Amino acid sequence: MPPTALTTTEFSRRSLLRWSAVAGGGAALLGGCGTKEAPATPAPGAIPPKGRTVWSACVVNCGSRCPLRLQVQDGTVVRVLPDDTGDDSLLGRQIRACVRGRNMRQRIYNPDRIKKPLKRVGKRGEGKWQEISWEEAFDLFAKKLRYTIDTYGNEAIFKTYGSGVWNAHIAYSGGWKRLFNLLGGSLDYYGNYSYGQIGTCTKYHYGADDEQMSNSFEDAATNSRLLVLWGNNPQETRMSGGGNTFTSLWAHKRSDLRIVVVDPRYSDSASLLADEWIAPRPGTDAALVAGMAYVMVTENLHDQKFLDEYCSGFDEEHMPAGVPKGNSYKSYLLGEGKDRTKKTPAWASRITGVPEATIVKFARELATTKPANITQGWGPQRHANGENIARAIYTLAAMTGNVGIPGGGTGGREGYYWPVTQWFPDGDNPVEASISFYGWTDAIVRGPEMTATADGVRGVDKLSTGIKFMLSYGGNVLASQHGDVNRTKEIVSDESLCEFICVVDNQMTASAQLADLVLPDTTAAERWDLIPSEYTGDMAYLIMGEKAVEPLFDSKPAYDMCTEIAKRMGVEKEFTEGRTLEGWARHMQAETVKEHPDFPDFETLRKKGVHRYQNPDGLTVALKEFREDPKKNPLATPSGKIEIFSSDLWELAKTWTFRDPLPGDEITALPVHLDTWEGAVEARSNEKYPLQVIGHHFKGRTHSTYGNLAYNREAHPQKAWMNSLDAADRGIKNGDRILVFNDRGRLTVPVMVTPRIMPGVVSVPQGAWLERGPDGTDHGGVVNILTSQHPTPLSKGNAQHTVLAQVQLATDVPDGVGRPTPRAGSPV
Ligand SMILES: Nc1nc2c(c(=O)[nH]1)N[C@H]1C(S)=C(S)[C@@H](COP(=O)(O)OP(=O)(O)OC[C@H]3O[C@@H](n4cnc5c(=O)[nH]c(N)nc54)[C@H](O)[C@@H]3O)O[C@H]1N2
Ligand SMILES: Nc1nc2c(c(=O)[nH]1)N[C@H]1C(S)=C(S)[C@@H](COP(=O)(O)OP(=O)(O)OC[C@H]3O[C@@H](n4cnc5c(=O)[nH]c(N)nc54)[C@H](O)[C@@H]3O)O[C@H]1N2
Ligand SMILES: [Mo]
Repeated sequence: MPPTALTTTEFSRRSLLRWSAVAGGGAALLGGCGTKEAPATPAPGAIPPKGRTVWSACVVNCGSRCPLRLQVQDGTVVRVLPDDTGDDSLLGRQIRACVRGRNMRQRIYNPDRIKKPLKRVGKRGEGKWQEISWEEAFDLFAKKLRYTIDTYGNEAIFKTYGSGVWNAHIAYSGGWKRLFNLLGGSLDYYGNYSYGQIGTCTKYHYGADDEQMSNSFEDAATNSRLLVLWGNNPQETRMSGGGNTFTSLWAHKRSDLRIVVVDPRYSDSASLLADEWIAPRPGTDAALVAGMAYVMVTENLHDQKFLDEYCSGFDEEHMPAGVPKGNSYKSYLLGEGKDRTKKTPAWASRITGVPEATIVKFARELATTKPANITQGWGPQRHANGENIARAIYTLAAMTGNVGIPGGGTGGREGYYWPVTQWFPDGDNPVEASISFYGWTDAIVRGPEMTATADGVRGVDKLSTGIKFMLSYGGNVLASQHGDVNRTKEIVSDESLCEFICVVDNQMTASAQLADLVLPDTTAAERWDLIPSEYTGDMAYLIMGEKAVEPLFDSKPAYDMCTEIAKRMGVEKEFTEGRTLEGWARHMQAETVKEHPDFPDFETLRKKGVHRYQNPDGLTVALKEFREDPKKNPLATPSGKIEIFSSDLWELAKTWTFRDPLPGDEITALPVHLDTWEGAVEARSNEKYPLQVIGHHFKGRTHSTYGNLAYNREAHPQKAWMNSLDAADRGIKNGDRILVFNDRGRLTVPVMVTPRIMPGVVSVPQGAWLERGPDGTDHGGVVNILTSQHPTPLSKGNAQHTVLAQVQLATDVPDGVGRPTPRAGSPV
């Protein structure tokens, strides 16, 4: 953490004034609620003279989970310390927080904290607010909820995806779904922005309802000879010392384990771990797989025995009944299928940009080095027809016979152990309809037109209403994280469509600026909770989340908000079951003991901070039982086998239709490569927008969370990555501010000119804070200004890494944009 940055006190005083002036509430915001000054940090090494140390955690969705020891003095958090339990062993390691979590004080005491309930007074999105009392806020929420149910029915209520509070046992739900369920339910969503495509297609390939996770990195570090990180960047996306940043480094320590990274970017994982970097053009992995598979088949390197026994659809001898000849994967590879094209390395090279010789060498290495673990991240599947891409990578694991054995893997993401623990009970949702997580903007505009076969509506044949009441809790999708920010803004701003929007957050985000009612939540340091580990491999744990300090300003935990609203809706008793928030934390501790008899009592847990579970299996080897006995332990696919040719998708393809279809909008039974809209092949012929833009998940933030913290912004400034050749073509130098644009929007951002990204590709790290200029151009570097809402064919999900755009030097940039100071209140 840089010692030279403004002290927290200095920047907060300045920015508070600025914030209150812009937010329109004026002095009232400062005066009315009692401003809490951000406390100064004690000198390094100084121990607070009096006070206590309390266990808390960072609860954002980076996919890891870090305990934080908060030193509290006079009711203020004065220092954040990391875990001091555990050791340096693989399964007992200390769970040291990354720099984001270590900087938690800047989030707790941030000038952007929402201090009182705010009611919109101007037009939606205009940024004019009036402070109101909690009583008024609860009455307004309850009135709008009652009106929506009476007028449109419960299907008109929608809680958006939000990952700001992820998997804390109580605050994850916050109580909102339980409240809605008690009142007749709400429209649900399925899938998520993280792994929407792989999470849906896996049912057809492996028979699993979610992604088919692979072996753990602990297993890879112990048993693999080759580890392929395929669009997987654990050094940046799993930065907790408890998570895969540590275990993948552990794997790297083994000199007899080779690590290959497949990524258009030379990511931090490539730089820290890889023996070899292979760079395909974004969205072309299914072609790279086909080229490699062609080499394996023609050189007879594939595991025919495994394919015969465990898979369906690899060759013509193993096809479901009734499917015409030429539809197996092998026929596709050998040019004996519909397209009559051999998937030679030369063919794959033309599409992917990977040299032919590299494809051949990589195929041979993968087929002959055993066991090998291919772990795909979620970058490859966040593309147009990402479903086929994910299934193609799965297929390589089967062709090499690596599924279900130590050191091998399924081709999915690295596995983990998650013990059964107790969650705050949401109850059952009486509304049967659900939409894709990505379909909510469409459901606002044209809900009643949305159907099962054209829009992926589930539970009913079609929706009965559009979304009229929307709650965003711990999310920033209204203005930043969903595709096509400009279209989203237009839809969300239309007060005649969705009639009421409430945002519950602890920072004044761009999404909050689009609400009718903004409710100030606490941070994790101001409430009780129990907090589980997440993607932490075979080391699972639970962290005590103690209320370290009283809620700041006039904030309240979401549970307390829901309780008050439940009271007004006549369901308080059913909602609380007589428990306070702390009461629920104690109750869940007691329930957890029933599952895990050695789980500590509440007071012991407060002292101990972190409870570690033993994984009964030792190391996670996915689909072990299936491998051992596929007859006794079949998969839940129609054939009971891995369906490289999916018979269900074969049928689905005949009945599903597409609205405004674009190239690549196809459901195929085989995981074939398709040239898609705004894909690598189109880029070559598109003179207006020749560059592919992706938006990698970035170490300075978790999405937009932590993106308004001065230290984080200084340590990890927002920069687009661009190849030196593309920059030279455009007269762009390292550090210049560039304009990135397409027909959907425009952003400016400083550029890092580098050979660490392949030519033709630009990456704008996703999740920056929006900074609109007068003409609507964003100067914060929000990549979703450029992305599309066009859904993927099967999951109706987010192709947010599929974008074509153009870049030039930026001009007319307003003064002061992108400074390492928070800017809450800037126009949305
Ligand atoms: N272009 C592009 N877009 C993407 C992605 C991409 O790769 N490319 N990735 C997608 C993915 S995988 C995801 S998961 C989504 C994430 O999208 P979001 O879930 O919207 O993630 P954040 O932007 O971090 O928003 C979380 C919000 O929660 C708030 N928050 C934090 N703590 C608390 C709390 O204790 N209480 C409350 N009430 N709020 C809190 C934060 O202040 C923040 O505003 O973005 C998606 N968007
Ligand atoms: N620091 C930090 N950590 C995070 C998050 C964060 O915002 N910040 N977000 C968290 C969340 S919610 C999620 S879902 C995960 C996201 O985890 P991922 O989805 O795995 O992360 P991405 O950065 O989108 O993609 C991983 C890598 O894939 C590459 N990639 C993009 N397109 C392609 C492609 O077509 N082919 C190939 N082979 N590679 C491609 C990217 O360059 C990137 O290095 O990370 C989590 N961890
Ligand atoms: Mo995610």
